[in-house]
Amino acid sequence: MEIDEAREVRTTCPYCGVGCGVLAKIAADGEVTVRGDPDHPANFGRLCSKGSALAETIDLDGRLLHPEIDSRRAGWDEALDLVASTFSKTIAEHGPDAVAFYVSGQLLTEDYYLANKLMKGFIGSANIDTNSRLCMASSVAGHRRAFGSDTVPGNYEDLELADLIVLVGSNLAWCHPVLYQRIAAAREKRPGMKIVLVDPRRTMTADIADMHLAIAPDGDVALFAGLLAYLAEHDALDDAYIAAHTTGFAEALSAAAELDLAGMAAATGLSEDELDRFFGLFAATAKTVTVYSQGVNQSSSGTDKVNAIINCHLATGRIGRPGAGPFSVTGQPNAMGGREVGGMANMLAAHMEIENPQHRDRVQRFWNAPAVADKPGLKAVEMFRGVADGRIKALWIMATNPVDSMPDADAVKAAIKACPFVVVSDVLADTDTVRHAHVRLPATAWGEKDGTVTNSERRISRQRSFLAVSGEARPDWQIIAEVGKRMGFGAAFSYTSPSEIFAEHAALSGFENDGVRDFDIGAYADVDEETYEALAPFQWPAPNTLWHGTRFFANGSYYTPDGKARFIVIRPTAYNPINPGYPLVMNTGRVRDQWHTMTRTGKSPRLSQHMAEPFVEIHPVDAARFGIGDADIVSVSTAHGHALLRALVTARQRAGSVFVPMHWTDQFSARARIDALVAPITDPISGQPASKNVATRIERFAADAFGFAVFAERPASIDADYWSLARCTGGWRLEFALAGSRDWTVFAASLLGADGQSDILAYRDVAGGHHRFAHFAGSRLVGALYLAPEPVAVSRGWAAEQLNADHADRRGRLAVVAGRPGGNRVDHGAIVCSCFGVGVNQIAEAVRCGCASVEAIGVALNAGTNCGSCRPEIRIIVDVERLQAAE
Ligand SMILES: Nc1nc2c(c(=O)[nH]1)N[C@H]1C(S)=C(S)[C@@H](COP(=O)(O)OP(=O)(O)OC[C@H]3O[C@@H](n4cnc5c(=O)[nH]c(N)nc54)[C@H](O)[C@@H]3O)O[C@H]1N2
Ligand SMILES: Nc1nc2c(c(=O)[nH]1)N[C@H]1C(S)=C(S)[C@@H](COP(=O)(O)OP(=O)(O)OC[C@H]3O[C@@H](n4cnc5c(=O)[nH]c(N)nc54)[C@H](O)[C@@H]3O)O[C@H]1N2
Ligand code: SF4
Ligand SMILES: [Mo]
Repeated sequence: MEIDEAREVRTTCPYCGVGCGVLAKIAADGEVTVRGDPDHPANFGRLCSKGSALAETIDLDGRLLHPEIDSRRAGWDEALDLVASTFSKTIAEHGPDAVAFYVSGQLLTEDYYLANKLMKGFIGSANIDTNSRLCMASSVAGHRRAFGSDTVPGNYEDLELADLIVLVGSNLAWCHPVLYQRIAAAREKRPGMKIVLVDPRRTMTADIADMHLAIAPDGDVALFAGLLAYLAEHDALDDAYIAAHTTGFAEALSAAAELDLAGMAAATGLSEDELDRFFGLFAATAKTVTVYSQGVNQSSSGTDKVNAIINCHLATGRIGRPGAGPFSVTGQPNAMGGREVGGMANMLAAHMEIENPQHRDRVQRFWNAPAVADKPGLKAVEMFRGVADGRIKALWIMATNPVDSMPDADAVKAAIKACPFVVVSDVLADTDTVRHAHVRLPATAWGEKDGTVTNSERRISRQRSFLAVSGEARPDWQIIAEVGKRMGFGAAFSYTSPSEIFAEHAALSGFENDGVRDFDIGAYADVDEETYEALAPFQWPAPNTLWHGTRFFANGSYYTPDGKARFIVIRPTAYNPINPGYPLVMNTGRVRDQWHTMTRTGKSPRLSQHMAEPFVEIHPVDAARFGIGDADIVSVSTAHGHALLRALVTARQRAGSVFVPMHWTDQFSARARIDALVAPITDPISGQPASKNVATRIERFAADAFGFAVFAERPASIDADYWSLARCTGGWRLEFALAGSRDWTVFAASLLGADGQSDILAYRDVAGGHHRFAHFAGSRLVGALYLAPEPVAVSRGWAAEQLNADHADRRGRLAVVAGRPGGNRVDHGAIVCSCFGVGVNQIAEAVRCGCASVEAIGVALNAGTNCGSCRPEIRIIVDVERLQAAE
């Protein structure tokens, strides 16, 4: 096809579980731009900062473009033969449980379905687990305990219809920004709507909350057990619903009522007054949705937290009704799809159960499979233990980066390095995981691949390709099918397109179903390539063409043997005792503009400006206690590892806890792979790691020199204890700190890539310890380096801009060395609005000039008017400036 004019392709965002529709426009010259799809029911045209920057992350830089065996280029046939023969041989010698797949909620449903089919149906082991174990496992386990199935009962619309939204362990403003915006817009229309945030930290999501409960780490079980007792005491139960559709209420209530109000206050870290106000609000509001994510799931009591929440909804009959229900929001774009295909080690395809012989028999007949695994496989943490102790001898990792994202990550790295055979399918040539693979298989990336994903409200949408395939990359489904064929399972893996796989997946969901299983998209069992291509987003269940999408459980009909929901006995417990050697709790999570291990968002200069360094948030009281100042370098240690991070002292943090983002890797920082510090403690039921509650200690790292630099090219190596690299327009920016001293001239020459002949301008204040160097090639700045005995006070934004400026003029060059903008230049400060590149200083100045609201800032500077992700931050700047003006 000759493409000579712009075309627009309808696809889905590859980041979070909101699952926004994206329109990708490809101009005649090949340039790609994206906008929100106004017709997609998840976002109705909105996109957040990450979605808006998608076009900046699709370049070929760093891509794995051909298969590799032991770091040398190989052909596909050779690589696939080696993978298939090594897996077959290992199975022949050691049995099917000696091999494992570790996969990802970022695979498309078709990829995921085949990986699961190959392992559970044809290899005959259930040793396939996924990064969803680190993400959704507690919600899945909680759903199955209560409902008999892994069902999310409600829809996004419920967030707009609710009178009360309780956000538990969910930083929606940063992690599900479009849902946050939908709630914010609904509340603007109905100001009576109330929002409660339950999070130890005062996150940006607090901006929208009427009540912020800064709960003690893992105080949630006690909070929701206490709520159940309160509802019973205050006559707020739905007795008819409890009687008709549930079992086990009396036992659950008597366990929940074990603590009195004072005991609950102690266990939750909240005041009796806070508890009373929250409980009263919940009791009085029929239309209540409780939204939860990782503050609930990633805990040693994660499954109990989920059931403590669900208990309260069952007790009030607030489930599956417009504007009411428990709502576990998914993280990854296809976390939900992975659950549909049974991608976890303890599930079977199409929401069937591995322990159930009838289910196994049904799947085996449908697949015409030799042997369906008959017992659960190893869950992620256990799986990597199995790799470490030699039980697993061949491992295939797809679309996930466990060396950075698994707890006890150094042990995971060591296990992978020691494993006899490791295959990694990825889109990048070098990640902290890919670098240890024996065989590297290049996968097609977002924009190149085709398939489906399911979002948090069970809505299935197409991801469509709009770019040519890069190099020799192949879609994940094709790679898996090829290995399946070469292992001798040709008949079951002879697909020619993802539409065939989708049709099979849909057919299995409807196979001998008759309403006994929640997941049923049987209506799509006959899709052909053409209908698949045109597939509009739809919600499950969709058992036939007449019945599409609904809420579950308003009238009972649970998927338990007796059709009733189960109340679960949850005893309110106090949170973990303090370990004297590690007196603080380390909580880990996400920032607004980075996605996980930064393999994609780290490419975008725009997204990298929001938070350019790995940091540790510390409450002022703890900062004083441990002698740490803002912007100091902090050594954070646990029993498992240690990291060096920048201090961010803030009262938004809960005293006694610190917060560290999960994103930074060895590719971007010296020592910030935070999962190396996280203990491999898991929830006993779900096997999900407790990534939010790690016993920790902090101390100030005695840095003698601090530095900041910008470069046109990424520096080859950095000789500093602490460093952090981030993309900026035209190059890279570097922050660093080190103990001791260096010969700064030699240090600068090495870092700036100067060969002695080059044009380096230097400024030295040896006594004061201030040194500045700038390296020019002609009128172009190659790099500039600023050193000081304290954190360097140079405008980061301005310095980065100098990489793109013309420096023919000597005065301009001297300004670069001085590290100061000329008189006519303003320093915009740290970037707040990444869409329009608006900095904190510009916003503050606009407030001083009379802009008194987020809207007024939008009119004056455009900030916050595109994706809107920065609006909570703008509101804080406006408030602070106005407060200061009033003082
Ligand atoms: N920008 C961005 N967005 C993302 C992602 C990303 O990488 N970047 N990843 C996606 C994925 S895969 C996921 S799973 C989601 C995660 O989305 P979220 O769950 O919203 O994100 P987190 O930052 O991991 O954790 C949420 C909050 O839990 C709080 N918390 C910690 N301990 C407790 C506790 O004991 N109780 C309570 N109530 N709260 C606690 C933390 O302080 C944190 O603010 O985000 C998705 N969206
Ligand atoms: N401490 C701590 N640890 C955590 C968390 C936390 O909150 N705290 N959160 C956990 C959670 S919820 C999650 S979801 C995980 C996420 O952790 P990971 O899944 O490890 O993180 P990603 O960076 O998303 O890794 C995705 C990988 O897939 C590659 N990739 C992208 N697209 C494709 C594709 O189409 N095909 C293939 N084959 N590869 C592709 C990318 O290059 C990248 O290497 O981290 C978990 N770890
Ligand atoms: S909220 Fe943002 S990251 Fe999530 S799907 Fe929508 S655009 Fe993508
Ligand atoms: Mo996740």
